[in-house]
Amino acid sequence: MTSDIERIINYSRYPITEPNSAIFVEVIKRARHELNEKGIALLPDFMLSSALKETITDTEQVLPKAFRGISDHNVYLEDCKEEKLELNRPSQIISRSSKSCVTHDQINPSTPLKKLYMSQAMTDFVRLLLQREVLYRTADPLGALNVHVYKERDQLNWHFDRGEFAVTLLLQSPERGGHFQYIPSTRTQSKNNYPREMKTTTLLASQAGKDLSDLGVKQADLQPGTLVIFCGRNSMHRVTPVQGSKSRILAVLSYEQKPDVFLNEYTRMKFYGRLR
Ligand SMILES: O=C(O)CCC(=O)C(=O)O
Ligand SMILES: [Fe+2]
Repeated sequence: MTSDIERIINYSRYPITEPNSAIFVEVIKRARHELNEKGIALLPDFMLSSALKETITDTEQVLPKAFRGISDHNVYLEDCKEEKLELNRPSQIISRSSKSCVTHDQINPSTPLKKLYMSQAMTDFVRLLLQREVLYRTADPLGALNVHVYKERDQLNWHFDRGEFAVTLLLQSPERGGHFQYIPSTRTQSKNNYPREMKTTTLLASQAGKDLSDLGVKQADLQPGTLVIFCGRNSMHRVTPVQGSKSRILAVLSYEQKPDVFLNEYTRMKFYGRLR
């Protein structure tokens, strides 16, 4: 197994099957520190360029079958097509997102990305990093491993994630745009709406195409091969519009605290356009 993993990830920098090694201990320590400080941990050069290339080629082959998701939503990821616009409430500021999604069942078992996701070593690595007693891959045949393809003008607009954390791996950067931006701790753990004004201001400024650098918006420096752990439940984030003909390609690796977790029918239809 180790040799398989060594052909996929930069093993000397991330020896994920050797949890007692000094390098592993240091990687985990640094990532946990970044998560605590900023709500995001970046592990650059995690996947080898040969594995990235093979995964991208395999993705492009199945891309014609991918579901094209276009949705109008607010920051809480609720569909709001019928709502009328009241500019002072974040829940009523609607923006559009679009991307294509390749599902777990469409990804070949021999694709390096899928081999990595299906390895127990990877699940254990994420579990240790996140300090969980147990962690399981999502059992859903569509939703377990996804590859999101953002072509020219595609974007994922401002939102909070429903899940507590997300594990992603950037496979390909576009020529321009397609940046991952976030506002650390936009809201507190409790359910209150603070700071609503900041959210509203950011949303309206970005809709108007204004500069967001004064609004506490951070931009992550993601390169192809970077593994990202992001706590997106309380930090509003987005992917800016992709510019140029080269797509942004990003893998989403899903994990759960319980075994045998499947998505409900509503979620499958919304994100994948089919039930099976
Ligand atoms: O594409 C990304 O980098 C982030 C994706 C994201 O935020 C999401 O799928 O909820
Ligand atoms: Fe997200």
